[in-house]
Amino acid sequence: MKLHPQYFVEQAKVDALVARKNQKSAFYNGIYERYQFPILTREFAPVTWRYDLDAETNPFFEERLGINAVMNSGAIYLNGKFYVVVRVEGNDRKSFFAVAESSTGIDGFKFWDKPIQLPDTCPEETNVYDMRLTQHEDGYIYGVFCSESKDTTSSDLSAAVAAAGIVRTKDLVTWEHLPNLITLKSPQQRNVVLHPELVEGKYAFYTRPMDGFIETGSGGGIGFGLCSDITHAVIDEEKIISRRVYHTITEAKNGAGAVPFKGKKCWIHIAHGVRNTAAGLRYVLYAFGTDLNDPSKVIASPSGVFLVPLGHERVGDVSNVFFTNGAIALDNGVVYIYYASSDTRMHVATTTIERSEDYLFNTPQDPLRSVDCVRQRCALIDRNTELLRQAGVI
Ligand code: BGC
Ligand code: BMA
Repeated sequence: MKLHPQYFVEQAKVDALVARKNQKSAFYNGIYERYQFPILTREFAPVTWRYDLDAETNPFFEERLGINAVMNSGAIYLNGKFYVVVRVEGNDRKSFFAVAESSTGIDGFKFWDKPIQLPDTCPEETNVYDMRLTQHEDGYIYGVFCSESKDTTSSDLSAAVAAAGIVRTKDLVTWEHLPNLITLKSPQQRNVVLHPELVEGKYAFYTRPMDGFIETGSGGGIGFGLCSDITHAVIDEEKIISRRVYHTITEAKNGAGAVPFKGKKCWIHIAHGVRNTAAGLRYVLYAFGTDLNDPSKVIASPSGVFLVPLGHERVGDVSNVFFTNGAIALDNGVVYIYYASSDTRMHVATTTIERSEDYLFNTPQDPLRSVDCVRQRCALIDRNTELLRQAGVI
């Protein structure tokens, strides 16, 4: 065994990325701040994950197990640190989970030495991705993720079945694997999120009923269902709380995103909406608020998109995609929204509970027709013109 000198060159690149300070970008909309750099890219993956460091077995220092992308991460604040459980995709297309931690939440994210190795309890499972981390009032941290298996009943090689896998931990180190969620009325599930509090004494899940692997079919939107035993989670009834709507950003599908966090007026949800285009599916983020006493009841529903891919964020492995499955709201009211662009890299946006609620309750609703939308906009312009006149600006 002999350490290859190129190790030091490659490790210095990773160290420089981890040490890089992130700044707010020039982007402004008053609702949140965006940042200059992604918080994680595949280049942040430790050198030990990718190379055989031994000059005898790897004289050319070739990458042996490359990392293709880092994306869709669950997020949690624990003991004064920000943690993300990242979906890491290898060059072999399989995803796995890995913890990265930071003390600022906007930069300095460093992967732990090894990815998470979940107990292997599901032999048919081929791929896992998109873990939502819920700090539950029962004392556990739950990870709910998509567990994907081949659909052996179909002759189509790509046919797959998506289910919600459930794991739990107290420290992100030791994980217990519980049976997958069963939804009696929906054959497939992706984008399942566990609500942080019990509702009517039960575990409450946001679901996304779908008939097929890609097509939601009769699945009308983001569902909500209760189950009494998390160790054998079964949901009988799913009530649709955020519907797909014709000619909106949720027309093709939508799904819960980050675990909802508690504001002063509502539970704050950041979800994704998908529409079909000539260039393929476009995934964007939207937000809604639900009743503090009944998180299945939508009480704030601002119009349109909340966060969309811009510029270089639009390009990646699956272009034109923004996806979130984690946000952190600190006790001081500062909110960190973690999102991935184009299934390639991870970013953060920051806001506050107060600004999020202002957005939720004061952004007009979508009137759903062009004529009404232009009326809505002209009313805004008229009020502004009057104000500018009174102020002597025009
Ligand atoms: C991919 C996911 C994707 C899903 C639906 C899975 O095989 O890993 O990233 O969301 O298919 O397209
Ligand atoms: C899916 C999600 C994500 C992904 C998105 C776009 O349906 O579950 O994993 O970011 O498609 O590819």
